[in-house]
Amino acid sequence: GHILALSGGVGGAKLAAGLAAVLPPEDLTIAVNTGDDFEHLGLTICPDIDSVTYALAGLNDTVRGWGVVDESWRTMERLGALGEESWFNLGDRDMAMHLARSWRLRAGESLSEVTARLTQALGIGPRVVPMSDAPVRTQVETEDGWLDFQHYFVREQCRPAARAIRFDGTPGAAMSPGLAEALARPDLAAVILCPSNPFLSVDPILAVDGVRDALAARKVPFIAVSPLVGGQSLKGPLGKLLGELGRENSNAAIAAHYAGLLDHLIIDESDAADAEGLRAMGISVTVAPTVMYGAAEREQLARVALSA
Ligand code: FO1
Ligand code: CA
Repeated sequence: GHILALSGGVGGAKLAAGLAAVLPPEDLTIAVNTGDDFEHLGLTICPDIDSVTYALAGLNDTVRGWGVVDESWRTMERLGALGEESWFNLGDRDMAMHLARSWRLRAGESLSEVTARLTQALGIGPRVVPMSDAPVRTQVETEDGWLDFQHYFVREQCRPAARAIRFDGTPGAAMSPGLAEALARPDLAAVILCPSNPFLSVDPILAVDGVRDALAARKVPFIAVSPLVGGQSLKGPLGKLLGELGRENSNAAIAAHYAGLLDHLIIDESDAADAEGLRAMGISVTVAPTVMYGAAEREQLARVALSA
């Protein structure tokens, strides 16, 4: 049957790459969060689509966590020298993606069409689709007002205290054709939620018109890989943001957050003690190593998720 994977950026992209390595390409659709997208220097930047694309193409920089391997930054140097904004780092190699995407969008292609074009050009087999072709923008309310996610996260380094989070454009953003088609497939075998942040990377996908209802209506297993390891998910400032918003980072909180959707949660061995409480909530649990250092761990975790 067909597998639908829902993914955010870095962590999610690793499992998406693992799934792509172990499944025939026609059996996998990866629907990606676009809430982190923004317009910058006249370009449309889609960080999570690019993280998934680069991971599947084997081009991702595993040390930095985002962008292209073997990168250089000469364009940014020149932009800075011209007095233009240089807080958001667009590498010389990565720049080609932003140019190609922005130009094709401006020529009238949808984000789905552009994403299909660019992933196929890189030899990626599975379908990589945005959650929606309509712009959805994650925004964070601070004392300075509502900030676009990248302005808050990268430019302001999450310094202002956060009061609220919203997904501008929802309701009213339709599912992309590829996501709608995957959710409607008679041969859909499972939905796999990649280990992405529930509040920042998955909630925007669930906020797209009809996604939550379609997921709840399908009688297929909904399997999530927890983004927590040792009860911790988030490096640096994301933990601060979620703390200020009162969002708890525990496997029980994740399961409660996905109540009505989640059938099975894969948790890290370091959190094995959480299994009993999760099972008491009616969630089936697999305990497995979930840290993906390289291709071997990605593929192993993909197999664990598929056997769940
Ligand atoms: N993250 C940063 O912390 N600083 C950057 O300058 C930066 C640039 C960047 C450029 C392209 C891209 O696809 C991602 C980029 N990211 C950068 C990562 C991005 O902010 C995050 O991956 C997500 O949006 C949050 O998960
Ligand atoms: Ca279900």
